[in-house]
Amino acid sequence: MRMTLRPLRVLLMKMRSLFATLFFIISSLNQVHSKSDAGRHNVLFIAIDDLNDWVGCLKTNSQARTPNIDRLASRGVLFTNAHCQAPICNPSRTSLMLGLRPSTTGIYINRPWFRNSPKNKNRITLTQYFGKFGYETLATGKIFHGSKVDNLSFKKYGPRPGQMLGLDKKVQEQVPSPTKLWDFGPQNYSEEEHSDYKDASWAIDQLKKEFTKPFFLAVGFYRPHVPLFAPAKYFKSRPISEVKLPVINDKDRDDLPSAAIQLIANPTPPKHEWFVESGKWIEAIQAYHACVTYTDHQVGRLLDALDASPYSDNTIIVLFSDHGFHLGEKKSWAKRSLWERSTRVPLIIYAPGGIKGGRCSRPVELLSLFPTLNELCGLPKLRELDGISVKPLLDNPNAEWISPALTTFKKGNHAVRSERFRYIRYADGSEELYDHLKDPNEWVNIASNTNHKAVIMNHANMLEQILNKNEHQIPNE
Ligand SMILES: [Ca+2]
Repeated sequence: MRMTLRPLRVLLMKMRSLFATLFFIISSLNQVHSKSDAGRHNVLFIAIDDLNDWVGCLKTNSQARTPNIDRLASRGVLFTNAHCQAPICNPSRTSLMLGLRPSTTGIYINRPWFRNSPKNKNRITLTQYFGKFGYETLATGKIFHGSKVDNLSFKKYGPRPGQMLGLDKKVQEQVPSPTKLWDFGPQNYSEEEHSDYKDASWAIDQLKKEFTKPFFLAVGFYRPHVPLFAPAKYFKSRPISEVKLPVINDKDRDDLPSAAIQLIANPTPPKHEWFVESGKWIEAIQAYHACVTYTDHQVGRLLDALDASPYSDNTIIVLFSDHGFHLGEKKSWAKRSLWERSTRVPLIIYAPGGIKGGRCSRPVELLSLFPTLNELCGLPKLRELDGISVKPLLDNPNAEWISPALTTFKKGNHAVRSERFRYIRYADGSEELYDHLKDPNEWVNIASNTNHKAVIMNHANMLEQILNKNEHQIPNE
């Protein structure tokens, strides 16, 4: 009897051990992805449209009110000298999502959509790459330009993929612009009915779910893009009597090359003279501030939801804008220039366990987000990317950094931003140079001053080096 039972007992023990192992594997798979898993952090990626540097923590505009963006900055590293690669939506977002310069993709303006471009259609995007490594990829709102949806980049979209103008449509003003896009003013319907509120709500719902894989959640807020509509309460809390106009130098444009004036020609917004003569300039400034604070409120709702979720300890947070915005500076409106107003963007990166409240003044680029997130999440390095990871600056915001930030608008026009200077070279060879130590408003073009020959040569060399390095890119399919 004993002789027959022993093998059975051994078999039972082996089976129990096998079941225990299987149970462990299955329960691990079902576990909420809340704790560190071989460096595979989650990513909360917050894109804001047309937000210039008028956020509190950047201290550029004392009237900026962005308590939630400021709170995120105090939690991670704020890049105070960050720049877009193109000063309009499509090429900036294409560059960021592909990790490639406009000079590599050949996409310089708001068309084509890169999936319709033979040279670019098979390239891999940032979130497509994360998807290959097991990430759940989700998006709502404006991530790519327009209402473009890319099912290779995101496996799950919110109810409002892309840029949805339909909802916030109430017209308050009659603006002499070819489109009603340039309207602005307070809206009397409830905040819950505004599109960015709805996008934040959808993302908050996602954060309440249980993920068994790491996630990459992208939320694209549309404001403060025009029309500058926000709930009325954000206007009431900032009465016109408290709003200040940007300081303008009447002679500012006198020292610009003609290529600069040609490049910024933009038929869409009303002319600066209209804003001045109609008395609407201050109202437009008020509306921009109101939209920024309204968007900041949505950012705060997202951050609160993340903090209340099981993912708060293991989620990287990135917040950025796709480019800057003129509100009358240099007598310009909107973007489409190679000046600081158009290229400088807020950029905050919070990495779990990293430096809190760091401020980094090194010049950095949005296209660095692709290699930076790869490195932070432990994904293999992609050789084909144009940008470099800013992780060394997350570890030490004062680390040595020799790379400048490059912005390109239309073929052959480039701005090189170093820690101190902005050097612009247009396709016809004409130049501008600004010394930010002495001239933060970029009023005095010192390119023709012979004292600055060495500075110009140094910046021109950096430009050539970057362009030559990125010249032979191949599609990274
Ligand atoms: Ca000037």
